[in-house]
Amino acid sequence: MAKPGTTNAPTEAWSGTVVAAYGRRCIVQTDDGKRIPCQASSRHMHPVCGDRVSIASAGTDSGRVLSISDRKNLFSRSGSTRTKHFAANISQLAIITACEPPVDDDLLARMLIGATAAGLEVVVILNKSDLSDRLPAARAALAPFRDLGHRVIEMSAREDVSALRSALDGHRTLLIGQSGMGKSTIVNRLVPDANVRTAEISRWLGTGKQTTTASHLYSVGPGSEIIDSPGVSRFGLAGMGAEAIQHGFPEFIAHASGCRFADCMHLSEPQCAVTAAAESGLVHPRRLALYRRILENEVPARGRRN
Ligand SMILES: Nc1nc2c(ncn2[C@@H]2O[C@H](COP(=O)(O)OP(=O)(O)OP(=O)(O)O)[C@@H](O)[C@H]2O)c(=O)[nH]1
Ligand SMILES: [Mg+2]
Ligand SMILES: [Zn+2]
Repeated sequence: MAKPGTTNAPTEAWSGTVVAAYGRRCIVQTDDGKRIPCQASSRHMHPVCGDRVSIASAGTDSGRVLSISDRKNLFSRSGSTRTKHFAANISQLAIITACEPPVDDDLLARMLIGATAAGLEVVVILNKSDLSDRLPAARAALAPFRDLGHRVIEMSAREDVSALRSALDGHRTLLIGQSGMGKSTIVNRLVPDANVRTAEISRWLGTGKQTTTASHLYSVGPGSEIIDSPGVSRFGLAGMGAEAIQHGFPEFIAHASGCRFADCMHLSEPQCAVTAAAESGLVHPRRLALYRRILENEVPARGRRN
């Protein structure tokens, strides 16, 4: 990066996109294609992968983030004490599950609630379809999600990623899922130099190399980008609110109008039509149990009324 010859702000600023971030450090890809290691210019500035930023030179081959543009969205998970940001300004979420380790439907439901609340398109990937003896069990675990209308793509990243490639067209897609599902393997198949770039970026960010420790953004074609992210074992929805959680269970809606109370939360209220539907098998009992567990864990009792 050329050193600016003047301190006049407009002439020394470049625009770019954060392609990886960790703490206050990040890598910015400038609009003319250079990747520059940068540092946030203040303690309160936290660049996130996918952010549009303006940067200035901070010496040879490094920069300083001057400002972050307003985000269209910020996809995060929130525990009771900490929020972890995955990426900003995304349009689609690809939730990566696999035949092995087995599908975790609690985690999957939580990610889908997060995606709905953020207004994102969603595609569910069932990876490692080459493990054919595990395939029937994985399909069965995903069946309730297919029944809700979610698109499920079965593939083996070891064999062929073309089924996913077309789903990425025109989107900035964030890949999320548990550790070991094959997110980075998928990225490496789609982006031939991803491994080299990840190693380079990890050196600057000071993150480990074995598993993914920070989100990384890559271009996979014109107008099509993917973001690899660190594996998650929990997906907290703290601060989400009861209504957003209910949106994750659209199959309850048809029954809810039959509940005795108009503001029934389908927990332990009398004459709850959703409870009755679960008892008669019209709603999957596992889904009602999951809904109750999420609501009770994430929404304080006083916030449960709609
Ligand atoms: N059999 C089989 N193994 C796969 C496939 N895709 C990935 N793997 C293996 O699964 C393991 C984990 O793959 P990664 O790509 O590192 O998983 P990840 O989701 O990026 O994991 P984290 O970075 O920890 O979140 C590796 O040993 C891969 O070789 C597949 O389609 N079939
Ligand atoms: Mg990975
Ligand atoms: Zn009810």
